[in-house]
Amino acid sequence: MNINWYPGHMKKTKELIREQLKLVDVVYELLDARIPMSSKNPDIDKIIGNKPKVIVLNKIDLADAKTTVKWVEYFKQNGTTVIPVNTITGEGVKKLIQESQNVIKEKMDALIKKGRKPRPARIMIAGVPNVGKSSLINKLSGRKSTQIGDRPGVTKGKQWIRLKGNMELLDTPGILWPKFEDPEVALSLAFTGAIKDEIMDTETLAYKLLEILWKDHREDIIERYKINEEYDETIEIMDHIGRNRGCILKGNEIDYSRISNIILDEFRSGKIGRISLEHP
Ligand SMILES: Nc1nc2c(ncn2[C@@H]2O[C@H](COP(=O)(O)OP(=O)(O)OP(=O)(O)O)[C@@H](O)[C@H]2O)c(=O)[nH]1
Ligand SMILES: [Mg+2]
Repeated sequence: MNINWYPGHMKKTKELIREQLKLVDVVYELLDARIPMSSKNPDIDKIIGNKPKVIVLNKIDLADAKTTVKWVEYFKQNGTTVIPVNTITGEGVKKLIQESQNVIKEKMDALIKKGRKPRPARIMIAGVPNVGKSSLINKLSGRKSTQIGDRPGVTKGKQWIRLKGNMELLDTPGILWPKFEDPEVALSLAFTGAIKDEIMDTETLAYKLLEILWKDHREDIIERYKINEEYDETIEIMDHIGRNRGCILKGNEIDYSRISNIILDEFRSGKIGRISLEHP
């Protein structure tokens, strides 16, 4: 991760987001559908307070569809509006806009009641690194998005992007730190590529991922890597895959570095299957 979340940095980020929050009517909390818990910032609800929020479950194309349905139910039960999306294809984005309008309707109605002109509803996107904030901003604004100039009285020249449906989007996403102190969370983030591989060596990372996949998604591994033997040890599976993919060094040694990168890449791009690592 190219962001080091020093305590000072966290404090500054928190303050920045709090400041931006004053400008918006609704917050989109973006989560990775494969790891909704690990990609959730631990302090987000405290920072947001009682500002209306929509949870956006992104990258649904990479997650298991049934598990995503369960996550949607889970968040709904807690009274939160939740919309699953794929910000690359735009699936779910229309629904997100519709739901956002429902969420902010009360506020706009109140303005009208007071005799004030209804104004565009303002949105801010918040999420941990790599969860798809920029992709969502691009999808929401489309190519012909108009940047509207600085609002008077708004600090440090923030830009608003005008959207369809009488909405405006703050062009700077709130980048939040993940709960990386928890080793399980750090692993999930690293598996999905949210934390750069530097936090641990890729061989250990691929080994741990393979261990989990062999336990919980054996069919996917068998199918992808044509494994028919019943292995007990993760290292045997790794060796099999390595040989299968021609990752061999001089002296018939397995090239663990190469095969580890292949396994991680194929998992992250969904080639091994649509896999959710976390379940409600
Ligand atoms: N498969 C898939 N990939 C996605 C989706 N949304 C985003 N991505 C990919 O995820 C990666 C990160 O997306 P960004 O939009 O840059 O994420 P971000 O939250 O802005 O990241 P930072 O600015 O680094 O915090 C990119 O490679 C995107 O192409 C999605 O719905 N499905
Ligand atoms: Mg970005």
